[in-house]
Amino acid sequence: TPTRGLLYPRDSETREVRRLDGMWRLVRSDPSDPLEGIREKWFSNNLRKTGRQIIPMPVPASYNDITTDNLRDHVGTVWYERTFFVPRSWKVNQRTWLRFSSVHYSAVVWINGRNATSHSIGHLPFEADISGLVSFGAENRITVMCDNRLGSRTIPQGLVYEANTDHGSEPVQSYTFDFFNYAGIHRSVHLYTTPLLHISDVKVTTQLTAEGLGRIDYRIWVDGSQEGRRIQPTHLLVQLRDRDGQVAVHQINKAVYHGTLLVPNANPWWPYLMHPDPGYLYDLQFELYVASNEEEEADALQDAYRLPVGIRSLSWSNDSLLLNGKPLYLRGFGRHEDSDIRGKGLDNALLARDFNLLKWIGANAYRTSHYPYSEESMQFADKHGIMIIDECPAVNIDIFEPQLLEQHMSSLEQLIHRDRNHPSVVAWSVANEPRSHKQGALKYFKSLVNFTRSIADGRPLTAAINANSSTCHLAQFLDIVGFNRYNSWYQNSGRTDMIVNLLTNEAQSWRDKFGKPVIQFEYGGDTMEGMHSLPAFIWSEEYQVELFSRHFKAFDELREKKWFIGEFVWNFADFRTAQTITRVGGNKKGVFTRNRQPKEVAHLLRLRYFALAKEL
Ligand code: BDP
Repeated sequence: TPTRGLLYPRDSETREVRRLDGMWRLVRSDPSDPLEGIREKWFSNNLRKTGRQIIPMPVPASYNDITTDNLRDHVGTVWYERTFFVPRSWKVNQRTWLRFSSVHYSAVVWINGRNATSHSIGHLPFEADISGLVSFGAENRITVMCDNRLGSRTIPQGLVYEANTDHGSEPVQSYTFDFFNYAGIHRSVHLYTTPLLHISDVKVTTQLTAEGLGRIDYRIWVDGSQEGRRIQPTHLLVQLRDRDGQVAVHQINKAVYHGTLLVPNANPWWPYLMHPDPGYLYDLQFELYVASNEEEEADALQDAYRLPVGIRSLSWSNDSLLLNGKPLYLRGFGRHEDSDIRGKGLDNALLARDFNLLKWIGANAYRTSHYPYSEESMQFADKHGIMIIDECPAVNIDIFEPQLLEQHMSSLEQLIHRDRNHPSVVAWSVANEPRSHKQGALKYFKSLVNFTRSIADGRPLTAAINANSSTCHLAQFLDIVGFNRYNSWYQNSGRTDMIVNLLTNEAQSWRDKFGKPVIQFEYGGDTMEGMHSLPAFIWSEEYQVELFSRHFKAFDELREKKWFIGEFVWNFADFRTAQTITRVGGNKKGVFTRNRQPKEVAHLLRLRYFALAKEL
């Protein structure tokens, strides 16, 4: 399990951050020989030397929808490459780090032909110290091999099989999850420096008392090897600044590695529409010092790192999930990182638009279905007071075996490690629709949940389950039982008059069996924008409106029981899937279209979400 690379790179007076985003070159390898580039050492030279077609490829972006040929459906490896300069000044007294926020699914990285690092499991960051591999004050080459193949031991699982095609036998990737397996360098690539003695990790937990006293417990990790010897910091200066830059609390900590700050009259972090000033963030500043021996000499600042911090308490019981002591009712969405052309590539314009839509519609939460979302989106959620159910990439887990369990645990460890400091995160979701009724699921989930609980950092555990309450082997281990159900879509299509009964009964059955808070993580129906029918007919905008209205009726009945704690629509926006006969250009269950315009149902949902916000 990686212990580095999960702290977001931020610049400061002691650190410099650059991005290697922009146009890279891409070469694809032969699908039937995905490791040819390793054998032929493609990393040791400019990719032009391979004689293959060079495709200009933007980073960050999925590579699939950029070209006009079959790169979209490529199975196997592609190679990315670019050059970059490292300033001369970076050579002295510091280290140079290379960090990928996400390469899907796995990656091997070379700098100037020498192996720098590798990683698998998409959507999660990784980094390497490349100080010994780069030429300072000169041009350097970075080469990345990216493999998109999913098998029985990847998270998520897939299956690659050989099929006869017009070009002979070729591998085909199949998977059961319902979103396109976009691949490539999906998020930013950072090149950054740290001093030799530096803060390598930070962990923060917060609490708010009823009297308005904030408490911040922090822990830092320090990396201090310096040409063989270890330098020890002598003290840490910790300063908490409010939004206006005023120091609210400060502390000189000679114990260095951990401590507690007490903040009188703290400005709490509140979710959107729960307070007039949601998403209040402080700036927590750490400065690491080595005291000087000379009387007149100032102590030497070694490293400075700043972290946005929201002060709030999170707790839960068998009936509710509470923030700052107030029971929450979550009004939200399942979502996807998905858009035209860029696929799963990070796009700040899209990110800002999506948050504007979330606020316009009055939502206060979403689930990162079905994988960790970008760190930039997590930071945005903190700022806007949108609560996150943070999900690991285990979607549709089907075959339960030990190597898979190891990967699954690793994905949760990396996710929690990356996201534990975000006030917006209110629960960890350990899986989406695993085949939890199957043989082997009980043992598997018992170990998985035990492990996750030991690292859960003050958040409850949940999952999005589609088995039923009498057969599911996972729900018994969770703190919040989440279920996905498509009443009047996959079941009883066309019969919206059956929703209220079925749904209220099902929620009650989960409650009766497990005695935990219950939430619906998915409901909805595919809807073709602009298609109308009176009376309602499936796929029409009227049908989506009717289906939602009947769900609202059921939710209102359920809300009378305080253990029903939230409703999540599937999905926020239309998104791309694999090619199947049930999908017209992709999944169309969005409340918004893929280019983020409202369908008719969005207006209805907006009335409901604002009314709910007022009531609570
Ligand atoms: C659920 C899945 C989700 C799908 C949705 C659907 O959790 O990924 O997109 O169904 O079929 O089973 O629309």
